[in-house]
Amino acid sequence: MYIKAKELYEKWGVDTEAAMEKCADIPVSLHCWQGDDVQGFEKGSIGASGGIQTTGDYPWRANNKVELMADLDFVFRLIPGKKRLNLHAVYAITETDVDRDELEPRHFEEWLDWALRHGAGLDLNPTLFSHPLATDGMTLSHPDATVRDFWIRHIKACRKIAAFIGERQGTPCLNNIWIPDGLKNPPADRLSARLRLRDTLDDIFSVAYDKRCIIDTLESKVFGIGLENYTVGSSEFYIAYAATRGVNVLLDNGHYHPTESIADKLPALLTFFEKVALHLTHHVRWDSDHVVLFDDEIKDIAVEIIRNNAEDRVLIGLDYFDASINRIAAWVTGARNAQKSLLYALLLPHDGFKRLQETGNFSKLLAMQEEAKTLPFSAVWNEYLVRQNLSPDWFESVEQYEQNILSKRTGDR
Ligand code: RNT
Ligand code: ZN
Repeated sequence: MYIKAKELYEKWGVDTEAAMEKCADIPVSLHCWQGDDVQGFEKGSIGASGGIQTTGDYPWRANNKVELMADLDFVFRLIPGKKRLNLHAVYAITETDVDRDELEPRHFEEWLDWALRHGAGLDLNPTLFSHPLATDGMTLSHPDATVRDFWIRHIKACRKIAAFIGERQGTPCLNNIWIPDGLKNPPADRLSARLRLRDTLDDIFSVAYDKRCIIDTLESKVFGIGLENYTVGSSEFYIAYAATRGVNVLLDNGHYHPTESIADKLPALLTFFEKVALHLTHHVRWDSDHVVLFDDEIKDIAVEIIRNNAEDRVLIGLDYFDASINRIAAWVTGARNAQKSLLYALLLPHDGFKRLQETGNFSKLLAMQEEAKTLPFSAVWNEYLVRQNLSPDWFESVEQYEQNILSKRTGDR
């Protein structure tokens, strides 16, 4: 099937060998928080808060670092291509209780060793939720300076950690800031909190690091649960901030209106920003953080990355937390779909399509775009898996892992 598919793609001017090679080289950063419902390792963790929620009560989540690392070992073995691991600050490995503003690079050394063993880079997210100082929906833009200062110290600590990680691993560590700040009911003032946020960010970024070690991003959102009327860190706010301050934005495709695709935002931002980061998710009616599917939205995003030769400029990460199904299966399904969409995009004849557009041949362009949708993609995907020593039949091994490992878990933290 592959040989036939290869010949057919050749007629379209597409080199399947080159596509598979390139696909294997585009890093996808796997989010560690799918494994434990965004709980992290802090004692007495209350899980996701701040407008985000994990739904479902499938048993046997990872309860500690040993279990999470074991699950990740297993997950990494089932996913093709180049991988990174995306951590949250609450996955710091500490001997005693360490509050978030006191985190240090050494608390991530075990993760660095883990990543090194897997030939993977690490990325980081400061955690500005699930904490006594984040219970009223405000953190970096809080009216109370003592609250703001705590979170400023936390993010400064994270940037120091990220820069340390980046230096050690030899690739920049993404440090992505997302804050829940917002209001449930109609605000009396939409400006003051934004002015405060601008100033706290200026304070945070007043510390300079080598850009070869750390990439700073800001993640906007349209609304969180319980914070429906106002989000301080909106898209306009962060794009304007990033453009005027020399930092970058991260687009989470669940953070826009349900019919708004982020695919078109990529070329718009790439016109002005050297880097753009992504959180890929599947949103159902709201920012529901479902498992990434191989659907039109994800394919469109991949197409914009590939046809603009932006695979070094767009930093791809995953962000979802489904606790209603086996968490390993959720991880693998979503990560494979991200890879699938990249391979799919790599197998389209972009040069030919662009020529048709430039010469105004819109009838042929539309016809060919539609024909290309039914090219034998699956034959190339399967061949790609074989070359990565994988196969489409991975689910049985997850069932075995569930039986032998997960179902033995007692839930002790
Ligand atoms: C929340 C943001 C954020 C989180 C993670 C856990 O809406 O998407 O990225 O999901 O940091
Ligand atoms: Zn996100």
